[in-house]
Amino acid sequence: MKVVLINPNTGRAERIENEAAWPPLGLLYLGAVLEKSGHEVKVIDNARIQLPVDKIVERVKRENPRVLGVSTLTPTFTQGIKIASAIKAELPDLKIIFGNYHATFTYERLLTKYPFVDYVVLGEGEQIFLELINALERNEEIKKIKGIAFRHDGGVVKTPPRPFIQNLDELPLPDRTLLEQEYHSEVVGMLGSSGKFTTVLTSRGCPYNCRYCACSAFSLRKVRFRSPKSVVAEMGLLQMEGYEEVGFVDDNLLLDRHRMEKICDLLKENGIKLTLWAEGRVDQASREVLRNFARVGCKTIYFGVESGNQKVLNYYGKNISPELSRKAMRNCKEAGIENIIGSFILGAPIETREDVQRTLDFALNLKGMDFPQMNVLMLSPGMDLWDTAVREGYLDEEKYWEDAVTAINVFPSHLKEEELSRMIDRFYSKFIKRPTFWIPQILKTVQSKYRMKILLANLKSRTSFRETVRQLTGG
Ligand code: B12
Ligand code: SF4
Repeated sequence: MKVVLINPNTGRAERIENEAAWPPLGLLYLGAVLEKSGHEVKVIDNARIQLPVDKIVERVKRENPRVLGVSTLTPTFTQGIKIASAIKAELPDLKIIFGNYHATFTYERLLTKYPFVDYVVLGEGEQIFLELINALERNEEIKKIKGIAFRHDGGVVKTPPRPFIQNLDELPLPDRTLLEQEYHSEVVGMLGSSGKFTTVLTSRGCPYNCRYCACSAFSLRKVRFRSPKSVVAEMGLLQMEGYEEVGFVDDNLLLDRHRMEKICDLLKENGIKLTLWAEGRVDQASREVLRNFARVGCKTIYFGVESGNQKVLNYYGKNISPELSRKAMRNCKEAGIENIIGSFILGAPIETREDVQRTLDFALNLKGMDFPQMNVLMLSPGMDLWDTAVREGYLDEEKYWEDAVTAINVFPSHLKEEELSRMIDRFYSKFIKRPTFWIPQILKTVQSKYRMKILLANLKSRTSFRETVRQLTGG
């Protein structure tokens, strides 16, 4: 059966590179699983190619599939709905299936409000989607399939949950040939080096429960690991296919230190030389792991520092301290990782102006960190803080379920959004102008081939610094 999979854009007119320049890995996994069972798959990554809705409709009509799968994160949901509605109007017999985080957490309202959406796949998609496509092709009963939701008898029915895939090594590798264009990494609004880029997933799930993150509700805090052998085999193939950069997109990459060390050893043994990008928790950033990681090509690490205030870290349920962040930065620097990025979340309802300032000052003085990314706390379905806001009567879910909302506009808070934005703008301006920022950065860049490549890539694509800062501050 022919299936078209769409990754919608956010619908905000932005530079392509800043939109979502990373490949939609989930769709490539789904594609590989369907193809293995004989189905025909096309992927339209509209976050990358940015077609207007009428052009997507034309393309899908040309493909004439029996099923359309739409992947929806909270920022892409509204556009996903527009695209699906326009396509269904032209192809009324087409079955439309929604999946990914936003659809999983809002399936009931979604199916009630949008009659052109036929099914929602809840959570990890490979097995459920395959069963659903097979059942649709063979005209079999749908309600025996675990992990889906659909309309029935004037209401919405949800079938029992589907157990997670235990042995991730059994999955086929994501089919990257389904993508129509190359990707180049993009971090904090800047393009990465110009090399061909893709993402790799070595594990699924996270045992932590940070209140601003939807991963724990999606994975129910159950972690599953791929074997180091299978991860390294995939990376070997990527190298042969001409990829130069790989970003790891695990929920919690550094969780099992021994497994990471094994992956590093195998990369070395197999002579795999890719440029690596990783995200991590500061309490897992041991010097040994980072040193091994740097040796096998890790150039960029992105840490969740979140706040310089212990009380805010506690509020987020992050289970780290500012001191651990300091230590992680030191370890990274000593390990020789070239680009160390700290991600912060400002605008917790309990945060006073002074607390925010303390975090900004903490970031200014965080030794080893090359660049901070200041995010404003947003609430979206699936997060503990979203549920808290609904439970405590601050958020009318019926009204706001289709988009993310700024936390300080929802909860009683000390700060107004405009004031927070102004503080962040002032911070960046100060951060960048300090000689203690730009002198070491220039020195580091002239000494590093990798950084020079990044600089050239950005000059070539005319990355606007103002635009970068605007992206960083969510403006
Ligand atoms: C890589 C990544 C990115 C990349 C690429 C995004 C992309 N195209 O996938 C970049 C850097 C661009 C990015 C940006 C953002 N991201 Co992001 N990102 C991730 C990350 C780390 C990995 C995604 C991934 O590849 N997973 C691996 C694949 C295999 O899993 P998957 O995508 O979930 O797909 C599976 C299922 O969801 C399902 N499925 C998915 N699609 C479909 C479609 C159908 C039809 C079906 C049936 C099933 C199905 O089946 C798949 C296979 O099992 C996740 C966290 C995580 N670990 O998942 C956050 C995450 C997805 N991002 C998130 C957010 C909030 C953002 C930003 C808003 C951040 C920001 N403030 O700017 C932006 C928004 C970008 C956008 N335009 O939508 C949130 C989304 C929460 C939500 N409620 O939507 C997540 C979950 C992180 C979190 N901590 O909560 N992100
Ligand atoms: S923020 Fe990171 S550590 Fe916390 S729950 Fe999400 S994935 Fe896990």
